[in-house]
Amino acid sequence: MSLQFDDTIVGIATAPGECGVSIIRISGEQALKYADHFFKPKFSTNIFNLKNRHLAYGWIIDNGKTIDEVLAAVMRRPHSFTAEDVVEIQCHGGSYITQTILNLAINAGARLANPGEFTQRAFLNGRIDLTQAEATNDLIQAKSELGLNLIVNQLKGNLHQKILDLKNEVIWISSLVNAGIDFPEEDIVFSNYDQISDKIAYVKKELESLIESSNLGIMVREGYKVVLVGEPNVGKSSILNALLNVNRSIVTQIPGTTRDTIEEYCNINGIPVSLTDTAGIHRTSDAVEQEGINRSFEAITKADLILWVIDMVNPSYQLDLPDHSILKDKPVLVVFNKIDLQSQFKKDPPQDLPSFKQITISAKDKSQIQELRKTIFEFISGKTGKLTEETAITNLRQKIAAEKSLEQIERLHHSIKDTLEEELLAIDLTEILSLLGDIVGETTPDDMLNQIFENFCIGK
Ligand SMILES: Nc1nc2c(ncn2[C@@H]2O[C@H](COP(=O)(O)OP(=O)(O)OP(=O)(O)O)[C@@H](O)[C@H]2O)c(=O)[nH]1
Ligand SMILES: [Mg+2]
Repeated sequence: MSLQFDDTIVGIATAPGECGVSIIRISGEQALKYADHFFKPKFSTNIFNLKNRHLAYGWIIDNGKTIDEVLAAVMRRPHSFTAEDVVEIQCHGGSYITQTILNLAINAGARLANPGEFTQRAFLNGRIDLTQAEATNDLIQAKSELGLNLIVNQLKGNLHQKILDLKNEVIWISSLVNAGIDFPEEDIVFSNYDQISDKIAYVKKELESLIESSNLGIMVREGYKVVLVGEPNVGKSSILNALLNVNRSIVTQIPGTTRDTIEEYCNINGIPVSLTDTAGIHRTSDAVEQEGINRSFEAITKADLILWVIDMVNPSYQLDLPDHSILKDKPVLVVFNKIDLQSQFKKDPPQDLPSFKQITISAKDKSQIQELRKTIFEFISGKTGKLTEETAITNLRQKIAAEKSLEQIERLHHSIKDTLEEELLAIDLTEILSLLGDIVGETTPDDMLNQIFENFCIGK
């Protein structure tokens, strides 16, 4: 395997701040040489004699002075994360020690790594494909068990394998079409028409189901956004707290208690659900409160589901929104709250509300909160379909690349019915191979790759 980089990089792989252990990672041709400047193993003459992928106990020496007692591992190319020579040093946590060791590596000749540069090297050195590189970052941010399992499947290369299989099918079709170009008198393409057509239909079906899987894959990665809205004092913050089972949002009997949006995650059947509490919507001359209400409007525009909370004691069925079409464009669940105060109810809900699904609860005594979770989940599964840990597309980039491949396959499907001109089919097939390659990063342009890796942490 030919490696692509001639410089050696260093980065802190662990989070900053005081902690038990920090890890400094050095990767590149000179990794061992640079680490040899400041790491002295206790049971070996030097770092070059250390066994591959074994932890070695030793000392960090700065200008003849011992500054830390550490464990170091040497991972020689190509059997390391980046496929380059790697040294990882586990030192005592804390920013001073970690920063000092980082500076020792830089003084020895290493360059400070950019965000995601270790993973970028693993990708460019051919150890992983782009979907696996993306999975390494997603794994860190996984918010639920289902999300984790989907991402681990991707990290193991399941999506990569699926795309390779589809590419092989397309290569098989290409070989028949190219044979038709080479031996025009044989009519190879025409005699294999049914087989070619079946293969194209198969690739099309597989791509369609991958694209369908993106609804679930993207949702488990990014979460489902539920926004609580309503007039002041209807119990929005109380409902947020009841769903979270923690007193996260301040609740008082004073209308206008919540001034800013508050976002927290909860887990509903494996889906990370982001719950946003908002300021009560009404007309006000208070500039601060108005700013909070503007943020409520903004939160509504980003919602996957709006929980419109109505106080059953004092029901109001009008929300003072700047644009009422919002409630037509998004799924809305009307939550009648304070059912525990039934004896004080003044009037029944109007007849025109039933176009929205409704639920009646009490945030105070938590009755029907489980039912509320279940109803939220019904909205989610309406969007994601079946919850499964099978191979899924987990981000928008992969989805767009798969959609472009599907478009091209559909075009091919049509054109093969109309014409069997081998040259034209061969051009379409080459384009499909390139588009499939884009899903796994084979043909992704450099600026797009840079954008992807910029979102990673430093040291990853
Ligand atoms: N009896 C009863 N009281 C409730 C219930 N839910 C909320 N409350 C009370 O209603 C008042 C307002 O509750 P909040 O949760 O702060 O209401 P809010 O909609 O967040 O209000 P703002 O932040 O002002 O917009 C508090 O006194 C709560 O204790 C309920 O189910 N039953
Ligand atoms: Mg509130």
